[in-house]
Amino acid sequence: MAEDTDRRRVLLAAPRGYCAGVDRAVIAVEQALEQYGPPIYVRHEIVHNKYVVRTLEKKGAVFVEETGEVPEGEIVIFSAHGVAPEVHREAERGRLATVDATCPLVTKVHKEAVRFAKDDYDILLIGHEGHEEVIGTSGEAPDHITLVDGPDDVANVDVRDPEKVVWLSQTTLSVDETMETVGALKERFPQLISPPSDDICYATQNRQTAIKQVAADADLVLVVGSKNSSNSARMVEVALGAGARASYLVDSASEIEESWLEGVRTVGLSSGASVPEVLVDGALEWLAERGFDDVEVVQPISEHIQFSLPKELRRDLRAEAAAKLEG
Ligand code: 0CG
Ligand code: SF4
Repeated sequence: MAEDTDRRRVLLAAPRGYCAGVDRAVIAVEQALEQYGPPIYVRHEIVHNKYVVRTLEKKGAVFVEETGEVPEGEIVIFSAHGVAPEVHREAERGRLATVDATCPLVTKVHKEAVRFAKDDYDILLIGHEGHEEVIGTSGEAPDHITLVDGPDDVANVDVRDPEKVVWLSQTTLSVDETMETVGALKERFPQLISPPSDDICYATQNRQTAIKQVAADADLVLVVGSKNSSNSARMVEVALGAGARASYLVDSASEIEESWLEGVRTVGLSSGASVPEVLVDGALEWLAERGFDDVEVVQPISEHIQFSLPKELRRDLRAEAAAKLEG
């Protein structure tokens, strides 16, 4: 009988990969390209994944950082991470037809921010400075929102009235670290109130739950995802926190290093919410070629969420843009 100690296995986490918001945003770009023909401009990476962006570019999508870069009378799609109201106004001034691919769960946080600002609360937005989603949410109520970038930032926070403070968060943070930040905020502001429902989205939470379970039994945890993808990067941190000896974020199999496998018997594998499954397949193949061909799926939770496509896709946006040019 073969020695059991020779067994090399992969624990494949589920859920992993595309969430409902990413699926919707990517399909929105593909459908706009089909319906209206290229070029279709996209403000910011539609989702934070290099492979997705490159694939859409090949089909005729043109990625820009600001709407000001889009020629008048063209169509622009806003990324899944959301935009500040000022960006909608800029697009209007630039006579652009727009498709808003903001994830509905990001829009939910925007609405919370608007509502609490209207009631004159100080809003402490937990999130990563400079991240596109945080820029968009902050833009809903810049005078009321203060960014809190993790537990170490809590000491720097100032509010007008400690009795009227609420915390909100970016959707793609580490659940555990966010709770640590909230705990520290509550020590400073005991009257702090919480968002009406979880701001960290279901997909972020589920991927972290699954990778935690995998990491507990893995020597090495690989997360497929791009470096600027917040939810993907958090999965590496969560894996390390849950007991993985090592964990790395890779865009694709080509970034996995042979040396990481030294002394490794069990590899955990997962992918961020913006990652197409074909990249995970590539990683599985790479591992199988090195003897890791025994794959066990670890799925502590199942997911069935879907969002309908942006309603603007039902309109004739080329005609709308042309009318704007004339008007
Ligand atoms: O995780 P973040 O917010 O950086 O975005 P990504 O595009 O990777 O995935 C979800 C969305 C939107
Ligand atoms: Fe929406 Fe969450 Fe996916 Fe972001 S990670 S697009 S908030 S479902």
